[in-house]
Amino acid sequence: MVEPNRVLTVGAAQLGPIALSETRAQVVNRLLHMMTRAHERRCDLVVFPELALTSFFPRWHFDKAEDIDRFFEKSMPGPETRLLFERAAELGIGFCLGFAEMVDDADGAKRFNTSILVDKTGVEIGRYRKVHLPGHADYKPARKWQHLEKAYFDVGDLGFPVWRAFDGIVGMCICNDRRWPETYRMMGLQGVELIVLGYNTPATEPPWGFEPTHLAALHNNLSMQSGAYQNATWVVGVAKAGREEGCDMLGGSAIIAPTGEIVAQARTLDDELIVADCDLDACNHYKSTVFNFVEHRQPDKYGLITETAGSSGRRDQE
Ligand code: ING
Repeated sequence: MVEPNRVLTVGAAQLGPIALSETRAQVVNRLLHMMTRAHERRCDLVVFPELALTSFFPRWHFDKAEDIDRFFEKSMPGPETRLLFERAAELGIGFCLGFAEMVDDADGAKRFNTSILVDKTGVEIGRYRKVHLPGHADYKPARKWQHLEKAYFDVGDLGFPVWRAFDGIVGMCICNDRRWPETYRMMGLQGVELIVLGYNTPATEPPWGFEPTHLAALHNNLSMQSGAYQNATWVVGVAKAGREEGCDMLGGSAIIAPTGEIVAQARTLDDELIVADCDLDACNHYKSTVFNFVEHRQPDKYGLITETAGSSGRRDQE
């Protein structure tokens, strides 16, 4: 009997703006509503954006530590987010959540832009901390918006792990990570079949100045589609979208197949759930043909390495 394909139904839960005035409880309510909707649409896994519990606070300069710390979770689950884990277990749906993580360990407090992967029983499977922190570390008063992730977060210290989960191999990254090919390749070399990520991307005015919105959308799709195709993996990218505290954020949440095709994409700039059946076995075709690492990446086997007189010493012995 031929084994059925491993099909994972994934929901990308795009969020509209989160106002500074919204409490954790109010935001968690929005997430619970989308988790329930995802369950109704038979999702095995629902993916929330980067920093999904608060407004994108790196757009502002804060002087006082307590003004920054209020955006961070001191524990995960915490008093409000506990409800997400409980609902996940109740419904039998996994989730990925982006949030600002505060870690108080032996060598002092560390702050990360983090995402977690939680299984269908509401248990955390894995954690990722953002490596590529864009923008600038110093306050730039002349700018309309800041981009102070370098000031507010430490560089992620967990690398790019993947986990056996949801009947496949799953990895995570966050926002700016998706623009760098090595992000996908680090996981691609580990056999990843599904990469889930969230993003908060200004629709215009990136850190260095105005950029037409159509390029923001192009670069968003291009980065994720090429990462998916070149590593034969599914990629799910989920936006915090819309006009958040006056700043226009890009939408375009997408579910992308190992072929590089966009199989579902958000149309609005609000809370919007898009769903796709992700056949994890569809990765095998490209992993065993076009992107067969073992077969096609053996430079020494094909004499691709240029030997120089001093390189190996072998020539001297001839
Ligand atoms: N945001 C943006 C991102 O990488 C950015 C920063 C915007 C970089 C536009 C380049 C161009 O999508 C975050 N949070 O990383």
